[in-house]
Amino acid sequence: MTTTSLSEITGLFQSASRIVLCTHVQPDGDALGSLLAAGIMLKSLKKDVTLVCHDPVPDNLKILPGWEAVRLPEEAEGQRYDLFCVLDASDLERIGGCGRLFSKTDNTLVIDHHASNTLFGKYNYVVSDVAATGNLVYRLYQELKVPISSDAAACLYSALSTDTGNFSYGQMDEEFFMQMAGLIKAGLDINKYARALHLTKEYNTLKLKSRALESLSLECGGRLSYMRLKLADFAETETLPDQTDGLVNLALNISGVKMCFLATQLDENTTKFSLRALPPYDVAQIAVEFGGGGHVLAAGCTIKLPVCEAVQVMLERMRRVVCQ
Ligand SMILES: [Mn+2]
Repeated sequence: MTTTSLSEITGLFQSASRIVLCTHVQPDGDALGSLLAAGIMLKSLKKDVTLVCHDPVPDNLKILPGWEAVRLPEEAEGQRYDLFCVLDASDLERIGGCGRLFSKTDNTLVIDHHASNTLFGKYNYVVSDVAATGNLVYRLYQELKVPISSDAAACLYSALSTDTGNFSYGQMDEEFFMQMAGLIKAGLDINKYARALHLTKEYNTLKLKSRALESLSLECGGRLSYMRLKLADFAETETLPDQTDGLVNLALNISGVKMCFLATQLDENTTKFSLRALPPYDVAQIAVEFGGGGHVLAAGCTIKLPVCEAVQVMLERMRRVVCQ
């Protein structure tokens, strides 16, 4: 993978004065944490920084310092910028409506950790063996010799803890924990942020979780599991289909389960699937067969069938792999 070196990246930041920072649609803790931490860093270097995202900041991340400064793309247009930097997005589509501003800027830089990154920037700092984009932002702080403030530490903690499932998976090597130690040293209130980001849930999303668990079923002697959520489940718990984040893992994290899915009814004839597997299995291949995509162990697709029929189709497909 050809990417720009860390010293060239810091050179780009140093020579620009008006900089746009952008992250992916429906931002998560790594996306927003990296965005805000990079913003704090550049402001301390006296840069004129604009933060943009296609979607508004979700309520659960409004605890992160400085989130109010994030603009929608249309609010940042009509001005010229020296550098457009994208964080945590693997391709141009992932930044949604921010793409217009991206294509109007000559100098573009992509900072990301997805192996599938298309290197769509003029410059790219893409490193796939780190857990989070936040780990790369931390390296920028070090290279630029910018001290990490307690606000920046909270944002970087959000990045590092989110993309490892609160320190449960991913590339948690020595550098990762050296960086975590650096965040604590910088004054991170880890108990406060861990509670807000990883323990506290909205009441209605917890009710939706209980609906998902009610539907939980095991197949193939416990090697395959699945859950489904119908329109009524969303209506009765006053939730939306975009609040199913992470629910599929409830089905995966059962002793003996090798592969699972969550089927979500979007309308009478459309069912969305989140697929998960444990090594050596591969759900990316299954998702692609149904017109979707994703990673080997986590993928998704949509099937144009009523939910009950769609569930049968997916069960049949997965049984062929895990019920041998
Ligand atoms: Mn990430």
